[in-house]
Amino acid sequence: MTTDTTHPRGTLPPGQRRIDYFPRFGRRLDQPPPTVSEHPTVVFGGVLPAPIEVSLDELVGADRRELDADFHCVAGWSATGLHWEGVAFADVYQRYVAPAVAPGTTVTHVLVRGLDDEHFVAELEDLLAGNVLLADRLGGRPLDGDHGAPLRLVNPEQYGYANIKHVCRIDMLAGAPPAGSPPLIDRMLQSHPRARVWEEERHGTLPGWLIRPVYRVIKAFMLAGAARRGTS
Ligand SMILES: Nc1nc2c(c(=O)[nH]1)N[C@H]1C(S)=C(S)[C@@H](COP(=O)(O)O)O[C@H]1N2
Ligand SMILES: [Mo]
Repeated sequence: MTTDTTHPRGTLPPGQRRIDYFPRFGRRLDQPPPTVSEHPTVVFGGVLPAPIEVSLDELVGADRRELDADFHCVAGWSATGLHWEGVAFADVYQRYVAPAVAPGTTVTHVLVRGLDDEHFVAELEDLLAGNVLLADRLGGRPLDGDHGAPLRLVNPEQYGYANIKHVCRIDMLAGAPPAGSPPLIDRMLQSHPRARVWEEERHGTLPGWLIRPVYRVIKAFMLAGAARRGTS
């Protein structure tokens, strides 16, 4: 089954501009992609009575899905027409998590973490939508290090920063995490808790359109850096 959330040219979410390639992007571009073990696993934890560790082979072995989707980075670029393969987050949730949640516990949020420690807390509801994948293939090939090997979250409805790469751990939360006191740069570029692209939820407190120019500068700077490093 293929779900299609690509949009004809000209109908990108507000404030986005199309680019004709898919760069390696993110906050750790100065570092190489993390090393992946020979037998990767994903651990489901948080409020579960005990953590559950599942091998990647098992996790992606059944109920495979395909998804054609555009990818929208909060910095303002969109890569269009990407073809992903993997498993639906909702199916994984039903298979491993739902049966393990203790009676009386309600999971409201999900913390998805990558091998590089980058993470995002999503509302459970946003991840249970049918077009949210845990993807292990892109463009007919296994995911490479640039784009999130061995497994990444793909949610076309949310900005790139919610699409965690190199997924190794998924923690269930019974409430929104407490707001910390992040470093200044993180406060300036504060993520939005829902990060929905069509609502332009670019920023935690400022309207999306207002923060666009800031991100435009960051985009130019980072894409130039990525080109210099020779990633594509
Ligand atoms: N593990 C991890 N996931 C991540 C990031 C990261 O640095 N580490 N960067 C995020 C951001 S800001 C974007 S735009 C996309 C970029 O994905 P790409 O490198 O496949 O283009 O990954 C997101 N997921
Ligand atoms: Mo991003």
